[in-house]
Amino acid sequence: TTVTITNTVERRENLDDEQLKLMAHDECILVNERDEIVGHTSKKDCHVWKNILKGDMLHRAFSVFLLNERGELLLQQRSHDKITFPLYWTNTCCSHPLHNEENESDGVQGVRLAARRKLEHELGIPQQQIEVDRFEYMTRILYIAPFDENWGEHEVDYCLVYKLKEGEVLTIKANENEIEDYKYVSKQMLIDMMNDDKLLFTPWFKLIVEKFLFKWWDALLAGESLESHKQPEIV
Ligand code: DMA
Ligand code: MN
Repeated sequence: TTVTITNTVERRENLDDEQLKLMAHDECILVNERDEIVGHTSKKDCHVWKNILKGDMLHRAFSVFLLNERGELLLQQRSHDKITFPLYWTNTCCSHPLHNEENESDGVQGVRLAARRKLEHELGIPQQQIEVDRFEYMTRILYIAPFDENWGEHEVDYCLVYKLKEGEVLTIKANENEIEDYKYVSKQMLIDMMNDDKLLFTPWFKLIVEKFLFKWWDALLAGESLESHKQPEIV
């Protein structure tokens, strides 16, 4: 099933140069509705809404949900420089495995490598502090969502959970071109933020919160394994 989400934010005039460079350089992995690779094209092509509406820009993405040793979730607010969903709050890190990055086309393992790369690029977390095999692959969601009349998303989004161990603390040095703000939140803090009309949340984050997040979060808080919550097929 494909979930369609609409939103009402107006378009802006001047787009950030650094973000435009990434749009041109990053080569996203195109997939069909079964998540089989069918090609690749620029991140820009993939996110232009009129291309998306033609129906052949579905691409692979990931969403990381990182929780600290106290079971608080690391949220980020996207930088004002982002071309899609600037200043929206969202999960720890979202991006795409890339055709032009070594081994990132390789299924779940490729997505894990991309996640480690982007945790460093966005949040400044050194790659040696992240163990790729500790990303727990929970499920894949297929969704389409416009941002404004020019830009949007149409993705198969791999959801990855990463739980820090007792005493494990990550070094964070946020990249201002990517991140406006970040914070660790408890479940109640997240609920309060999401009930605050002044804050914006990304469509994929809202979807994952609605369908899955609290089940996963409760299991982790109870010290349980996530195994029984894993749904590897596309939902
Ligand atoms: C894309 O995120 C991934 C999802 C799940 C929407 P993004 O726009 O933050 O990508 P990037 O960090 O590569 O700009
Ligand atoms: Mn995308």
